[in-house]
Amino acid sequence: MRLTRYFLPLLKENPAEAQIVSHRFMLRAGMIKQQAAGIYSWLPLGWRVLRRIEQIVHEEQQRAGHIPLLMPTLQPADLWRESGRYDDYGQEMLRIRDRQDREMLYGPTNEEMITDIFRAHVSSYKDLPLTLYHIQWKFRDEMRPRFGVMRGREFLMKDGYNFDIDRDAALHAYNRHMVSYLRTYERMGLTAIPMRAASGPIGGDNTHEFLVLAQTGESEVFYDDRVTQLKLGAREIDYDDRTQVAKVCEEFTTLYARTDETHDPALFEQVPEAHRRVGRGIEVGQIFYFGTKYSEPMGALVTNAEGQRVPVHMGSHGIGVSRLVGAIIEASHDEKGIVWPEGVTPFHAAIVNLRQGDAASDAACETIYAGLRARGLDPLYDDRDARAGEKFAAMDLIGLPWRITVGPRGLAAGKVELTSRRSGETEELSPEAAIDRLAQIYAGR
Ligand code: 5CA
Repeated sequence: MRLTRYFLPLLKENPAEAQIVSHRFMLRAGMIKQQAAGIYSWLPLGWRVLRRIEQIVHEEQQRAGHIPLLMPTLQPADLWRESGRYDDYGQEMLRIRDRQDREMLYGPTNEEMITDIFRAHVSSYKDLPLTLYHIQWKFRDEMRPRFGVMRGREFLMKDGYNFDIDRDAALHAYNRHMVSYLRTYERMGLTAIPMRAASGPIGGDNTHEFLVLAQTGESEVFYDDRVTQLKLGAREIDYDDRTQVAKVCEEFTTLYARTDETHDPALFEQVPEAHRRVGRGIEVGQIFYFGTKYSEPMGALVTNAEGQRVPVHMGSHGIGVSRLVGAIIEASHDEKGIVWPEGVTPFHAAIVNLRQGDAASDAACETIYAGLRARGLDPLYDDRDARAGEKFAAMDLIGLPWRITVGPRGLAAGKVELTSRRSGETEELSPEAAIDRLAQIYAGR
Protein backbone atom coordinates (compact mmCIF):
# COMPACT_ATOMS: atom_id res chain seq x y z
CA MET A 1 0.00 0.00 0.00
CA ARG A 2 1.18 3.49 -0.86
CA LEU A 3 0.30 6.11 1.69
CA THR A 4 -0.75 8.66 -0.97
CA ARG A 5 -3.46 6.23 -2.08
CA TYR A 6 -4.48 5.00 1.35
CA PHE A 7 -7.03 6.31 3.83
CA LEU A 8 -5.18 7.00 7.06
CA PRO A 9 -6.80 9.98 8.80
CA LEU A 10 -4.22 10.72 11.53
CA LEU A 11 -5.06 13.18 14.30
CA LYS A 12 -2.41 15.62 15.52
CA GLU A 13 -4.12 16.49 18.80
CA ASN A 14 -5.03 14.18 21.65
CA PRO A 15 -8.80 13.65 21.54
CA ALA A 16 -10.35 14.95 24.76
CA GLU A 17 -12.74 12.01 25.17
CA ALA A 18 -10.01 9.36 25.32
CA GLN A 19 -9.12 8.48 28.91
CA ILE A 20 -6.75 5.61 28.27
CA VAL A 21 -3.76 5.23 26.02
CA SER A 22 -5.19 2.59 23.67
CA HIS A 23 -8.29 4.66 22.97
CA ARG A 24 -6.16 7.75 22.40
CA PHE A 25 -3.79 6.02 19.98
CA MET A 26 -6.58 4.23 18.12
CA LEU A 27 -8.25 7.57 17.44
CA ARG A 28 -5.00 9.38 16.63
CA ALA A 29 -3.79 6.59 14.34
CA GLY A 30 -7.03 6.70 12.35
CA MET A 31 -8.08 3.16 13.32
CA ILE A 32 -11.63 3.80 14.51
CA LYS A 33 -14.35 6.41 14.48
CA GLN A 34 -17.10 6.54 17.06
CA GLN A 35 -20.61 6.53 15.55
CA ALA A 36 -22.64 6.39 18.77
CA ALA A 37 -21.78 5.57 22.38
CA GLY A 38 -19.90 2.25 22.29
CA ILE A 39 -20.39 1.80 18.53
CA TYR A 40 -17.45 2.22 16.16
CA SER A 41 -16.55 2.18 12.51
CA TRP A 42 -13.31 0.34 11.86
CA LEU A 43 -11.28 2.52 9.53
CA PRO A 44 -8.83 0.77 7.17
CA LEU A 45 -5.87 0.54 9.58
CA GLY A 46 -8.03 -0.71 12.46
CA TRP A 47 -9.79 -3.14 10.16
CA ARG A 48 -6.46 -4.68 9.20
CA VAL A 49 -5.51 -5.37 12.82
CA LEU A 50 -8.95 -6.78 13.55
CA ARG A 51 -8.63 -9.15 10.57
CA ARG A 52 -5.20 -10.33 11.72
CA ILE A 53 -6.50 -11.08 15.21
CA GLU A 54 -9.45 -12.95 13.73
CA GLN A 55 -7.09 -14.96 11.53
CA ILE A 56 -5.02 -16.10 14.53
CA VAL A 57 -8.19 -17.03 16.41
CA HIS A 58 -9.44 -19.08 13.44
CA GLU A 59 -6.12 -20.88 13.05
CA GLU A 60 -5.84 -21.81 16.70
CA GLN A 61 -9.47 -22.87 17.00
CA GLN A 62 -9.17 -25.11 14.00
CA ARG A 63 -5.85 -26.49 15.25
CA ALA A 64 -7.76 -27.59 18.36
CA GLY A 65 -10.35 -29.32 16.15
CA HIS A 66 -13.12 -26.75 16.48
CA ILE A 67 -15.39 -26.08 13.50
CA PRO A 68 -16.26 -22.60 12.17
CA LEU A 69 -19.75 -21.57 11.12
CA LEU A 70 -21.65 -18.28 11.12
CA MET A 71 -24.85 -17.46 12.98
CA PRO A 72 -26.83 -14.23 12.48
CA THR A 73 -26.63 -11.17 14.72
CA LEU A 74 -30.44 -11.01 15.09
CA GLN A 75 -32.25 -13.74 17.00
CA PRO A 76 -35.90 -14.52 17.70
CA ALA A 77 -36.99 -13.84 21.29
CA ASP A 78 -38.76 -17.19 21.48
CA LEU A 79 -35.49 -19.13 21.55
CA TRP A 80 -34.51 -17.21 24.66
CA ARG A 81 -37.87 -17.88 26.27
CA GLU A 82 -37.07 -21.58 26.02
CA SER A 83 -33.95 -21.24 28.15
CA GLY A 84 -35.59 -18.74 30.49
CA ARG A 85 -33.00 -16.08 29.74
CA TYR A 86 -35.26 -13.68 27.81
CA ASP A 87 -36.52 -12.12 30.99
CA ASP A 88 -33.37 -12.71 33.04
CA TYR A 89 -31.00 -10.89 30.72
CA GLY A 90 -32.48 -7.50 31.51
CA GLN A 91 -31.55 -4.12 30.12
CA GLU A 92 -28.30 -5.23 28.52
CA MET A 93 -30.29 -6.96 25.79
CA LEU A 94 -31.27 -4.84 22.79
CA ARG A 95 -34.84 -5.84 21.96
CA ILE A 96 -36.28 -5.10 18.52
CA ARG A 97 -39.61 -5.67 16.79
CA ASP A 98 -39.78 -6.41 13.07
CA ARG A 99 -42.58 -5.18 10.74
CA GLN A 100 -44.74 -8.21 11.60
CA ASP A 101 -44.40 -7.18 15.24
CA ARG A 102 -42.31 -10.25 16.02
CA GLU A 103 -39.98 -9.90 18.97
CA MET A 104 -36.33 -10.09 18.05
CA LEU A 105 -33.06 -9.25 19.76
CA TYR A 106 -29.51 -8.40 18.77
CA GLY A 107 -27.53 -11.35 20.12
CA PRO A 108 -25.38 -10.68 23.20
CA THR A 109 -24.19 -14.33 22.99
CA ASN A 110 -25.39 -17.51 21.25
CA GLU A 111 -25.94 -20.41 23.66
CA GLU A 112 -29.62 -20.73 22.70
CA MET A 113 -29.11 -20.50 18.97
CA ILE A 114 -26.29 -23.03 18.85
CA THR A 115 -28.34 -25.41 21.01
CA ASP A 116 -31.18 -25.00 18.51
CA ILE A 117 -28.85 -25.91 15.64
CA PHE A 118 -27.53 -28.89 17.56
CA ARG A 119 -30.93 -30.33 18.48
CA ALA A 120 -32.11 -30.03 14.88
CA HIS A 121 -29.29 -32.17 13.52
CA VAL A 122 -27.60 -34.31 16.17
CA SER A 123 -29.19 -37.14 18.05
CA SER A 124 -26.50 -39.74 18.75
CA TYR A 125 -23.40 -39.92 20.94
CA LYS A 126 -21.63 -41.15 17.81
CA ASP A 127 -21.65 -37.59 16.46
CA LEU A 128 -19.85 -36.33 19.57
CA PRO A 129 -17.60 -34.68 20.56
CA LEU A 130 -18.48 -31.55 18.61
CA THR A 131 -17.31 -27.97 19.03
CA LEU A 132 -18.73 -25.23 16.81
CA TYR A 133 -17.66 -21.61 16.88
CA HIS A 134 -18.10 -18.35 15.07
CA ILE A 135 -16.69 -14.83 15.07
CA GLN A 136 -19.61 -12.44 14.99
CA TRP A 137 -20.71 -9.03 16.20
CA LYS A 138 -22.52 -8.92 19.52
CA PHE A 139 -24.55 -6.21 21.16
CA ARG A 140 -24.78 -5.56 24.89
CA ASP A 141 -26.39 -2.34 25.97
CA GLU A 142 -23.69 -1.70 28.55
CA MET A 143 -24.53 0.85 31.21
CA ARG A 144 -21.15 2.56 30.81
CA PRO A 145 -19.57 1.93 27.44
CA ARG A 146 -16.08 3.36 27.73
CA PHE A 147 -12.41 3.19 26.84
CA GLY A 148 -13.14 2.92 23.12
CA VAL A 149 -13.34 -0.66 21.86
CA MET A 150 -12.49 -2.05 25.32
CA ARG A 151 -16.03 -1.81 26.57
CA GLY A 152 -18.18 -1.30 23.52
CA ARG A 153 -21.87 -1.90 23.04
CA GLU A 154 -21.34 -3.49 19.65
CA PHE A 155 -18.22 -5.68 19.74
CA LEU A 156 -16.69 -8.59 17.88
CA MET A 157 -16.45 -11.87 19.75
CA LYS A 158 -15.34 -15.36 19.00
CA ASP A 159 -17.80 -17.64 20.76
CA GLY A 160 -17.47 -21.39 20.69
CA TYR A 161 -19.73 -24.11 22.07
CA ASN A 162 -18.81 -27.68 22.90
CA PHE A 163 -21.21 -30.63 22.93
CA ASP A 164 -20.12 -33.75 24.78
CA ILE A 165 -21.63 -36.97 26.07
CA ASP A 166 -20.72 -36.49 29.72
CA ARG A 167 -19.02 -34.26 32.23
CA ASP A 168 -15.54 -35.72 31.73
CA ALA A 169 -15.68 -35.26 27.99
CA ALA A 170 -16.99 -31.70 28.43
CA LEU A 171 -14.20 -30.91 30.88
CA HIS A 172 -11.70 -32.07 28.29
CA ALA A 173 -13.31 -29.59 25.88
CA TYR A 174 -12.92 -26.91 28.57
CA ASN A 175 -9.24 -27.76 28.96
CA ARG A 176 -8.72 -27.86 25.21
CA HIS A 177 -10.11 -24.34 24.99
CA MET A 178 -7.83 -23.19 27.78
CA VAL A 179 -4.72 -24.46 26.03
CA SER A 180 -5.77 -23.16 22.61
CA TYR A 181 -6.40 -19.75 24.19
CA LEU A 182 -2.94 -19.68 25.75
CA ARG A 183 -1.44 -20.24 22.31
CA THR A 184 -3.79 -17.69 20.69
CA TYR A 185 -2.80 -14.88 23.06
CA GLU A 186 0.90 -15.72 22.92
CA ARG A 187 0.80 -15.43 19.13
CA MET A 188 -0.56 -11.91 19.62
CA GLY A 189 2.41 -11.01 21.80
CA LEU A 190 0.33 -11.09 24.98
CA THR A 191 0.63 -12.75 28.35
CA ALA A 192 -2.95 -13.61 29.32
CA ILE A 193 -3.30 -15.32 32.68
CA PRO A 194 -6.18 -17.75 33.27
CA MET A 195 -7.87 -16.78 36.52
CA ARG A 196 -10.64 -18.47 38.40
CA ALA A 197 -13.71 -16.26 37.93
CA ALA A 198 -17.48 -15.97 38.40
CA SER A 199 -19.90 -17.05 35.67
CA GLY A 200 -22.59 -14.33 35.63
CA PRO A 201 -25.49 -14.67 33.18
CA ILE A 202 -23.84 -17.48 31.16
CA GLY A 203 -24.09 -19.90 34.10
CA GLY A 204 -22.19 -22.90 35.44
CA ASP A 205 -19.68 -23.09 38.28
CA ASN A 206 -16.54 -23.84 36.35
CA THR A 207 -15.12 -20.81 34.65
CA HIS A 208 -11.83 -19.03 34.00
CA GLU A 209 -11.22 -15.58 32.66
CA PHE A 210 -8.04 -14.70 30.76
CA LEU A 211 -6.49 -11.47 31.95
CA VAL A 212 -3.83 -9.25 30.45
CA LEU A 213 -2.21 -7.28 33.25
CA ALA A 214 -2.60 -3.52 32.75
CA GLN A 215 -3.09 -0.56 35.07
CA THR A 216 -6.09 0.51 32.99
CA GLY A 217 -7.81 -2.88 33.26
CA GLU A 218 -11.35 -2.97 34.61
CA SER A 219 -10.86 -6.05 36.81
CA GLU A 220 -9.03 -6.19 40.09
CA VAL A 221 -6.74 -9.23 40.19
CA PHE A 222 -4.84 -11.10 42.90
CA TYR A 223 -2.01 -13.38 41.85
CA ASP A 224 1.27 -15.07 42.54
CA ASP A 225 3.66 -13.22 40.24
CA ARG A 226 5.30 -16.48 39.14
CA VAL A 227 2.26 -17.06 36.87
CA THR A 228 3.51 -14.25 34.65
CA GLN A 229 6.62 -16.30 33.82
CA LEU A 230 4.70 -19.28 32.43
CA LYS A 231 4.91 -19.73 28.66
CA LEU A 232 3.31 -22.30 26.40
CA GLY A 233 5.84 -21.57 23.65
CA ALA A 234 6.16 -23.83 20.63
CA ARG A 235 5.56 -27.12 22.43
CA GLU A 236 3.60 -29.74 20.50
CA ILE A 237 0.08 -30.24 21.78
CA ASP A 238 -2.07 -33.21 20.86
CA TYR A 239 -5.51 -31.76 21.50
CA ASP A 240 -7.06 -35.23 21.67
CA ASP A 241 -4.72 -36.29 24.46
CA ARG A 242 -6.77 -35.67 27.60
CA THR A 243 -3.86 -36.25 29.96
CA GLN A 244 -1.44 -33.96 28.17
CA VAL A 245 -4.01 -31.17 27.82
CA ALA A 246 -5.05 -31.47 31.48
CA LYS A 247 -1.38 -31.30 32.56
CA VAL A 248 -0.88 -28.03 30.69
CA CYS A 249 -4.00 -26.61 32.36
CA GLU A 250 -2.72 -27.71 35.76
CA GLU A 251 0.61 -26.01 35.07
CA PHE A 252 -1.17 -22.73 34.30
CA THR A 253 -3.83 -22.80 37.03
CA THR A 254 -2.06 -24.11 40.13
CA LEU A 255 -0.45 -20.87 41.28
CA TYR A 256 -2.89 -18.44 42.88
CA ALA A 257 -4.60 -16.18 40.30
CA ARG A 258 -8.13 -14.88 40.86
CA THR A 259 -10.30 -11.92 40.05
CA ASP A 260 -11.99 -9.94 42.82
CA GLU A 261 -15.18 -11.97 42.32
CA THR A 262 -13.61 -15.21 43.53
CA HIS A 263 -10.71 -13.84 45.57
CA ASP A 264 -10.10 -15.78 48.79
CA PRO A 265 -7.97 -13.73 51.23
CA ALA A 266 -7.14 -16.75 53.39
CA LEU A 267 -5.78 -18.74 50.44
CA PHE A 268 -3.94 -15.68 49.13
CA GLU A 269 -2.17 -15.39 52.50
CA GLN A 270 -0.48 -18.71 51.73
CA VAL A 271 1.32 -17.25 48.70
CA PRO A 272 4.87 -16.29 49.78
CA GLU A 273 4.80 -12.59 50.49
CA ALA A 274 7.51 -11.79 47.96
CA HIS A 275 5.30 -13.19 45.19
CA ARG A 276 1.95 -11.76 46.27
CA ARG A 277 0.59 -9.19 43.84
CA VAL A 278 -2.59 -7.14 43.61
CA GLY A 279 -3.14 -5.40 40.30
CA ARG A 280 -5.51 -4.77 37.46
CA GLY A 281 -6.23 -6.69 34.29
CA ILE A 282 -8.13 -6.60 31.01
CA GLU A 283 -10.39 -9.59 30.47
CA VAL A 284 -9.71 -10.82 26.93
CA GLY A 285 -11.55 -14.14 27.13
CA GLN A 286 -13.61 -16.44 29.29
CA ILE A 287 -14.40 -20.14 29.23
CA PHE A 288 -17.37 -21.86 30.89
CA TYR A 289 -18.57 -25.37 31.60
CA PHE A 290 -22.28 -25.32 32.42
CA GLY A 291 -23.34 -28.92 31.85
CA THR A 292 -26.98 -29.25 30.86
CA LYS A 293 -28.19 -25.72 31.68
CA TYR A 294 -29.36 -25.13 28.08
CA SER A 295 -29.68 -28.67 26.72
CA GLU A 296 -32.23 -29.74 29.34
CA PRO A 297 -34.81 -26.96 28.97
CA MET A 298 -34.28 -26.81 25.21
CA GLY A 299 -34.46 -30.58 24.67
CA ALA A 300 -31.01 -31.09 23.15
CA LEU A 301 -30.79 -34.82 23.83
CA VAL A 302 -28.61 -37.56 22.42
CA THR A 303 -28.82 -41.33 22.62
CA ASN A 304 -25.92 -42.72 24.65
CA ALA A 305 -24.14 -46.05 24.17
CA GLU A 306 -26.76 -47.75 26.38
CA GLY A 307 -29.59 -46.45 24.19
CA GLN A 308 -30.87 -43.89 26.71
CA ARG A 309 -31.76 -40.31 25.74
CA VAL A 310 -29.63 -37.90 27.78
CA PRO A 311 -29.12 -34.12 27.67
CA VAL A 312 -25.84 -33.17 26.09
CA HIS A 313 -23.09 -31.54 28.22
CA MET A 314 -22.05 -28.11 27.06
CA GLY A 315 -19.74 -25.21 27.67
CA SER A 316 -19.12 -21.91 25.94
CA HIS A 317 -15.89 -20.12 25.30
CA GLY A 318 -15.40 -16.51 24.31
CA ILE A 319 -12.57 -14.34 23.05
CA GLY A 320 -13.01 -10.57 22.92
CA VAL A 321 -11.70 -10.03 19.39
CA SER A 322 -12.32 -6.27 19.13
CA ARG A 323 -11.34 -5.69 22.78
CA LEU A 324 -8.01 -7.39 22.02
CA VAL A 325 -7.03 -4.55 19.69
CA GLY A 326 -7.17 -2.18 22.66
CA ALA A 327 -5.60 -4.69 25.06
CA ILE A 328 -2.61 -5.24 22.77
CA ILE A 329 -2.02 -1.48 22.58
CA GLU A 330 -2.27 -1.14 26.37
CA ALA A 331 0.40 -3.84 26.66
CA SER A 332 2.62 -2.55 23.84
CA HIS A 333 3.19 1.17 23.29
CA ASP A 334 5.50 4.02 24.21
CA GLU A 335 5.06 7.78 24.41
CA LYS A 336 5.29 8.13 20.61
CA GLY A 337 2.61 5.63 19.74
CA ILE A 338 1.70 1.99 19.26
CA VAL A 339 4.30 -0.79 18.99
CA TRP A 340 2.58 -3.67 17.20
CA PRO A 341 3.77 -7.20 17.89
CA GLU A 342 4.74 -8.85 14.58
CA GLY A 343 1.84 -11.29 14.90
CA VAL A 344 -0.90 -8.67 14.51
CA THR A 345 0.71 -5.67 12.82
CA PRO A 346 -1.47 -4.04 10.14
CA PHE A 347 1.51 -3.81 7.75
CA HIS A 348 4.75 -5.73 8.13
CA ALA A 349 7.04 -2.76 7.54
CA ALA A 350 7.10 0.91 6.68
CA ILE A 351 9.17 2.21 3.81
CA VAL A 352 10.05 5.83 4.39
CA ASN A 353 11.38 7.78 1.44
CA LEU A 354 13.39 10.72 2.81
CA ARG A 355 13.58 12.52 -0.53
CA GLN A 356 10.46 11.89 -2.55
CA GLY A 357 11.15 12.89 -6.17
CA ASP A 358 14.85 12.05 -6.02
CA ALA A 359 15.25 9.51 -8.82
CA ALA A 360 17.58 7.14 -6.95
CA SER A 361 15.50 7.22 -3.73
CA ASP A 362 12.23 6.66 -5.57
CA ALA A 363 13.69 3.76 -7.54
CA ALA A 364 15.16 2.11 -4.43
CA CYS A 365 11.81 2.41 -2.60
CA GLU A 366 10.04 0.81 -5.55
CA THR A 367 12.54 -2.05 -5.57
CA ILE A 368 12.13 -2.64 -1.85
CA TYR A 369 8.35 -2.40 -2.11
CA ALA A 370 8.24 -4.98 -4.89
CA GLY A 371 10.82 -7.16 -3.12
CA LEU A 372 8.84 -7.30 0.12
CA ARG A 373 5.62 -8.05 -1.76
CA ALA A 374 7.38 -10.86 -3.61
CA ARG A 375 8.27 -12.37 -0.21
CA GLY A 376 4.63 -12.33 0.84
CA LEU A 377 4.90 -9.22 3.02
CA ASP A 378 2.67 -6.15 3.05
CA PRO A 379 4.66 -2.91 3.27
CA LEU A 380 3.23 0.55 3.80
CA TYR A 381 5.23 2.94 1.62
CA ASP A 382 5.23 6.55 2.81
CA ASP A 383 5.50 8.17 -0.62
CA ARG A 384 4.18 11.55 0.50
CA ASP A 385 6.08 14.70 -0.32
CA ALA A 386 6.61 15.51 3.35
CA ARG A 387 9.44 16.22 5.78
CA ALA A 388 11.36 13.33 7.25
CA GLY A 389 10.29 14.29 10.79
CA GLU A 390 6.63 14.18 9.83
CA LYS A 391 7.01 10.78 8.20
CA PHE A 392 8.85 9.33 11.20
CA ALA A 393 6.25 10.68 13.61
CA ALA A 394 3.41 9.16 11.58
CA MET A 395 5.10 5.75 11.42
CA ASP A 396 5.96 5.83 15.13
CA LEU A 397 2.32 6.62 15.92
CA ILE A 398 0.85 3.79 13.84
CA GLY A 399 3.47 1.46 15.27
CA LEU A 400 4.68 -0.79 12.45
CA PRO A 401 7.39 -2.96 14.03
CA TRP A 402 9.97 -2.31 11.28
CA ARG A 403 10.90 0.70 9.20
CA ILE A 404 13.15 0.86 6.17
CA THR A 405 14.46 4.37 5.65
CA VAL A 406 15.72 5.29 2.20
CA GLY A 407 17.62 8.48 1.34
CA PRO A 408 20.18 9.77 -1.13
CA ARG A 409 23.07 9.80 1.35
CA GLY A 410 22.73 6.16 2.35
CA LEU A 411 22.05 5.05 -1.20
CA ALA A 412 25.32 6.63 -2.36
CA ALA A 413 26.99 3.96 -0.20
CA GLY A 414 24.51 1.29 -1.33
CA LYS A 415 22.72 1.27 2.05
CA VAL A 416 19.30 1.76 3.57
CA GLU A 417 18.39 1.72 7.26
CA LEU A 418 16.36 -0.96 8.98
CA THR A 419 14.96 0.27 12.31
CA SER A 420 13.14 -1.65 15.01
CA ARG A 421 10.16 0.27 16.39
CA ARG A 422 10.49 -1.53 19.71
CA SER A 423 14.19 -1.03 20.46
CA GLY A 424 14.89 1.93 18.19
CA GLU A 425 18.02 0.14 16.99
CA THR A 426 19.08 0.76 13.41
CA GLU A 427 21.15 -1.36 11.07
CA GLU A 428 22.60 -0.22 7.76
CA LEU A 429 22.06 -2.81 5.07
CA SER A 430 21.82 -3.14 1.32
CA PRO A 431 18.20 -3.05 0.11
CA GLU A 432 18.39 -6.77 -0.70
CA ALA A 433 19.71 -7.64 2.75
CA ALA A 434 16.96 -5.56 4.39
CA ILE A 435 14.33 -7.50 2.43
CA ASP A 436 15.95 -10.79 3.45
CA ARG A 437 16.04 -9.76 7.09
CA LEU A 438 12.34 -8.92 7.14
CA ALA A 439 11.46 -12.15 5.35
CA GLN A 440 13.40 -14.03 8.07
CA ILE A 441 11.76 -12.11 10.90
CA TYR A 442 8.29 -12.90 9.59
CA ALA A 443 8.99 -16.49 8.53
CA GLY A 444 6.27 -18.69 10.02
CA ARG A 445 4.12 -15.83 11.27
N1 5CA B 1 -21.06 -16.96 25.76
C1 5CA B 1 -19.90 -16.71 26.55
C2 5CA B 1 -18.69 -17.34 26.00
S1 5CA B 1 -18.75 -17.53 24.33
C3 5CA B 1 -19.70 -15.21 26.73
O1 5CA B 1 -20.44 -14.42 26.21
N2 5CA B 1 -18.70 -14.86 27.49
S2 5CA B 1 -18.32 -13.38 27.96
O2 5CA B 1 -19.49 -12.68 28.35
O3 5CA B 1 -17.31 -13.53 28.93
O4 5CA B 1 -17.73 -12.62 26.73
C4 5CA B 1 -16.57 -13.13 26.11
C5 5CA B 1 -15.51 -12.05 25.91
O5 5CA B 1 -16.05 -10.98 25.14
C6 5CA B 1 -15.07 -11.38 27.20
O6 5CA B 1 -14.07 -12.13 27.84
C7 5CA B 1 -14.55 -10.05 26.71
O7 5CA B 1 -13.20 -10.18 26.28
C8 5CA B 1 -15.42 -9.76 25.52
N3 5CA B 1 -16.45 -8.75 25.86
C9 5CA B 1 -17.51 -8.90 26.68
N4 5CA B 1 -18.22 -7.75 26.77
C10 5CA B 1 -17.58 -6.85 25.98
C11 5CA B 1 -17.80 -5.49 25.64
N5 5CA B 1 -18.84 -4.82 26.13
N6 5CA B 1 -16.93 -4.87 24.79
C12 5CA B 1 -15.89 -5.54 24.28
N7 5CA B 1 -15.63 -6.83 24.55
C13 5CA B 1 -16.45 -7.49 25.39
